[in-house]
Amino acid sequence: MAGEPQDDCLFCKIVAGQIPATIVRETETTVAFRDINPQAPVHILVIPKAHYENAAALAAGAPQLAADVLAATQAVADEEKLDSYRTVFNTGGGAGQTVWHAHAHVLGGRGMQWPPG
Ligand code: DGP
Repeated sequence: MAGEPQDDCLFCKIVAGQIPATIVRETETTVAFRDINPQAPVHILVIPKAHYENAAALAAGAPQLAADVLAATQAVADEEKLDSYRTVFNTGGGAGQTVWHAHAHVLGGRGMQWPPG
């Protein structure tokens, strides 16, 4: 069920403390931790603690929680002192989503190209 922890979800396990992660920020509803495979000098994932499979499901099912995630991306960027940064939600396999728990990538610390690959 949407919002409920999933036994087979990697990021639910990070939320539950069952898998280690370098957590940089936590609120009542969100967790932010460093990406295991960073694509920029700063690469942090911001997730809702509740399980939604991607950003679309999160926005549809829990709009306030989606706003919490977005606010957390900005707080993380401030804490990392990023003047410019990119926030990415990969939604669906064709867009590169590999973990099926909604997450925002916060990427910064280097110049970025547009369009993305
Ligand atoms: P995406 O491809 O948008 O679904 O992004 C998933 C990201 O999750 C990817 O950049 C790598 C990261 N990741 C995968 N497994 C782990 C893990 O066990 N720990 C951490 N910190 N990050 C992970």
